[in-house]
Amino acid sequence: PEPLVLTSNAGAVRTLSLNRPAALNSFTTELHGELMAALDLAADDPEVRCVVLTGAGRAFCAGQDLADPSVAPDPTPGAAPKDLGHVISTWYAPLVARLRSMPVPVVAAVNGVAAGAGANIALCCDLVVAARSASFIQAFTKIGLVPDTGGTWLLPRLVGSARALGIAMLGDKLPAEEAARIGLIWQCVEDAALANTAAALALKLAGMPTRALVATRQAMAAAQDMDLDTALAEEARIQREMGNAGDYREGVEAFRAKRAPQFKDR
Ligand code: T3D
Repeated sequence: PEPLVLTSNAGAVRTLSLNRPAALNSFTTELHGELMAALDLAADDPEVRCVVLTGAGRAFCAGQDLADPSVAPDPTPGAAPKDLGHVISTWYAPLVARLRSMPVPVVAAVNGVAAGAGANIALCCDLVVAARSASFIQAFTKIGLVPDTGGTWLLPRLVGSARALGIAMLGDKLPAEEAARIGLIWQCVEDAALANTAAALALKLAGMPTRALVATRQAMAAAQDMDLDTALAEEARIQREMGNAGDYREGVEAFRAKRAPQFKDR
């Protein structure tokens, strides 16, 4: 059968494409399994220095596959409800943790609609670039759920609680351009420019000091819950680590020699 996640390589950039286009790349347990395996492979491959996540066909990802009998409510009167908590803690939470702990930067190239868990998977990537025709929908409340897949944590941090609540409670379609304007995502580009823009961004990140990029992601996330003194102490601790690494020596040497640096740490 056709893989549910397509993998391609361009230099040190690994692109993973969700590949269930007929169901708008919505998640089944099989897709979860393949995506997790592909992310693990990328994380463990020393040649990979940046990952791009995108979708095949017209959508990025429509979230949970609502036709999947293991999660869709059973219409039989008196049937026991499905344990969605189990679905979340088995699949979605580990996926968010995997993305947020990748040892390389992750770019989401949002090619079309990103709904429900699909929106939040995109938003937990480091840089999100979206095509103008793409949109973000916190579809959860429309079916009686709350934002999951990191939504309750991510949304207020990205856009503040007033906008986060509006977006999450109303569940309206947020066009990519508006998402960029309010700071939910990094950039909105013309549809025809999406692939090249994401590739260029990924190539640039792949040439940068990987360990410093990943430590930046982690330090910024951790600092959200710290007071300034604690954050300053954390910066000192992390900078001590960075200062002992080869990339720092290489960066300064290259600067002084007026040449392009060759970063190697990962
Ligand atoms: O439930 C749990 O286990 C807990 C976990 C929850 C995480 C979640 O993600 S909850 C949120 C689930 N997602 C949604 O509620 C989104 C549902 N989809 C939509 O609202 C719309 O499809 C879109 C706004 C994403 C796109 O609209 P549109 O008009 O461009 O396309 P469409 O015609 O609605 O969809 C095209 C096809 O994809 C269609 O199939 P068909 O009729 O051509 O055979 C549609 O049924 C299918 N599709 C779209 N989304 C899903 C889906 N099939 C299964 N699951 C989906 N989520």
